[in-house]
Amino acid sequence: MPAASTTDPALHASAFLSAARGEPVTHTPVWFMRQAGRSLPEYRALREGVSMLESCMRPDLVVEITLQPVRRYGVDAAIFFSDIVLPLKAVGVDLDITPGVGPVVASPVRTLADVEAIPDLTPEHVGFVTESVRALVGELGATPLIGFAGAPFTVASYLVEGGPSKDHARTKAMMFGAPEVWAALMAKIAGIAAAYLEVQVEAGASAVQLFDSWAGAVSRADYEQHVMPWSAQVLERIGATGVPRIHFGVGTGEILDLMGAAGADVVGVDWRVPLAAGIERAGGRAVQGNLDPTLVFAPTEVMLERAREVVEVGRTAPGHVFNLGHGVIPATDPDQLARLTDFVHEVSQR
Ligand code: 1CP
Repeated sequence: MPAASTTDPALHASAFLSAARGEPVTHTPVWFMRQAGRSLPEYRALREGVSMLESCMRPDLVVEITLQPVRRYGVDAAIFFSDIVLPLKAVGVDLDITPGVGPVVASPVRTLADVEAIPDLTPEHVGFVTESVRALVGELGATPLIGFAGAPFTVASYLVEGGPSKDHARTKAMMFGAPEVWAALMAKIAGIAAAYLEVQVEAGASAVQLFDSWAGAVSRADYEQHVMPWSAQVLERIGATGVPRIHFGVGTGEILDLMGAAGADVVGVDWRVPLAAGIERAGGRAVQGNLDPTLVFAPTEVMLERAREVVEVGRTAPGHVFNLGHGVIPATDPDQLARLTDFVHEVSQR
């Protein structure tokens, strides 16, 4: 099945997909990383008594949770409700998503045998994803659905550490000290991520985002040698589908050019990097970002003034998708995000 965006002219011409392709837009498109989730009362109500993993595997819940922020804010794109560890769970890795903590892996990966024990992903592992994406694309009409996966480094960090980590010490110890195990692990995750993204695109997602949230933990030289080749493999495989590829990480100012060169169409910029510098480093690619996610806690006029600067600088890029510089913080007041969406739409009218 061809990507829905190639057969639906209104979807193809949407502001989000146009900006991602670096084409002219009627207004700057907006969406928010983690726009679904705990900041929304309607999400918290729906999740009552349902575990995070279960909610990701039930198409009725995935569809409803994904649509909630689209209805509430009128954002220009939906992002598939899931988590970066979901494909691992689907192939049989023993893990859970613990409330207030995040992903926890029962038996952390430390040896080549541990890596080889992880099955490759086939579409049969994630039938619920195909079903959810198809249903969503039908509901969304001309609003694009962004599929996503975790990039090899970020997913490796959860597998090797066994859970969230500040310094990623064991992960980097494997990278430095056991390069053959590291390479096998990165190749394994790259294959899973690419297959998982292909399933989403095949079912109708019209763009993808590769989240390498923790790639900022490594030096530029180590990124180039030990991380980038596998992210590039994932992006190259998805390139064959023709959908725009967004590549995002946090604290990645020093490697933004490489994240673009890895095979992105849109480079995600966090809030620490001045957007103008991000545009420069993206090397002719479109950019996404980068309002500081804590600005929602400032007085509305302060938040909007900063948003205006992001929109204005964004106009100098080949394409700009407005977003926060990282995910929505759970304590965020949804009314602030509603004001922000309306404001960006209004001030960016062409
Ligand atoms: O609308 C959306 O964007 C929500 C869908 C979504 C996405 C894109 C979720 C739901 N998780 C993710 C990606 C994800 N998961 C990333 C990459 C994005 C980022 O950098 O924020 C990462 C690093 C994770 C791992 C993860 N899952 C964490 C972080 C832990 C750490 O290392 O600090 C946490 C807390 C989770 C759980 C999770 N995922 C998603 C939700 C709504 C939650 C909270 C679970 C709950 O309700 O109990």
